[in-house]
Amino acid sequence: MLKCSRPDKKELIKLDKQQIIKQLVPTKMSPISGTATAFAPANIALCKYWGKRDPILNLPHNSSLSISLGRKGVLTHISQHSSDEVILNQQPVPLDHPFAQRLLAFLRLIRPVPDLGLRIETSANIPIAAGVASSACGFAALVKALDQFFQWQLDDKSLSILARLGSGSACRSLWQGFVEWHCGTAKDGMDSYAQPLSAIWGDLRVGLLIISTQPKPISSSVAMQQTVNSSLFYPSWLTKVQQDLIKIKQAIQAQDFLQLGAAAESNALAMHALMQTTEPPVYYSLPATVNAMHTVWQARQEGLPLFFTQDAGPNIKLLFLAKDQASVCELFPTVDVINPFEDIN
Ligand code: 2P0
Repeated sequence: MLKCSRPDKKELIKLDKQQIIKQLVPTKMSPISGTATAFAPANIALCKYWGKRDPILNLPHNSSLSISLGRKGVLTHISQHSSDEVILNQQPVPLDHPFAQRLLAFLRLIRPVPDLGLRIETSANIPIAAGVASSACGFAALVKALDQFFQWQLDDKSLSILARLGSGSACRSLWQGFVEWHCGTAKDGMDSYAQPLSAIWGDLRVGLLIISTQPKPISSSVAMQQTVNSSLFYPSWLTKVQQDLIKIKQAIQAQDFLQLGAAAESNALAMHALMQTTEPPVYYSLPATVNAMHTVWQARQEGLPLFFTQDAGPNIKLLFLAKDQASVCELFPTVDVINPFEDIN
């Protein structure tokens, strides 16, 4: 009897992503640039992406909206090399390290010439894998640098889709300012990509409050799938996130800071509450995270327009206006204040 060999799951993942990549990346090799360098900012979601309708292609159940962090992010430099080499913040990374493995797995799918060795140098001015969107800006910078290196000249939509295949939220890290990721409905994800909003909000500030730089106990990908698969409240999250997205877009349009802060904070709290209803529960906060939240709520009661958001980690991101920076720094002396529109006129 003839035996069929079934491809294992990893092989299926490769094939599916590869089919999409084939549609986007030219198969004909152009002359390569000697080197390429690209920067991508970290992004913080004001309306969060949580849950995938397709975990292989990183297709979300809901649309999301972020603010990019100006000069905080990742700079990636690519050059040809005898064999693949991964450097992170000037240190060589062993190729069996999870950071290198994830990068090389993506490279294997996307690189047009399989045996062309590449040296990928990544410099980050944010903590890695600590819920400060390092994988998002990492994959966005990598895709931009590969586009330059192989002279693909891809359009923004294609770059956003490719970055999404590396890490979902990476599709939002290609631009500064406010960026919306349209969840899309197509099975192949060709309508699931991000676009920048034209709004500029010069006196908006984001404060990074680093509570821990330890890698998170559970990756966002695993936590998200656990949520979709086991939380009874997931349908309620999808209803809420649609409402929050509308409120946040209205607030940006009207430059209504109180509405923006309230909707963003409520969205983050709902996402973390949702995670606690999964089996097993996911809890990213540390005691210092909860203390920071109480400090924000107390300050707000006393009249300071200050809000927070939190991603898949214990760190807190404060939202406030430039006029309140001194008060915020007094409350949180270690806060790193970012002007997201600093380099945008
Ligand atoms: C976001 N997060 O919208 C949400 C909020 C964390 C909390 O996107 O599996 O690294 O690569 O698609 O993008 C973090 O998840 O996950 C994330 P993958 P990703 O920013």
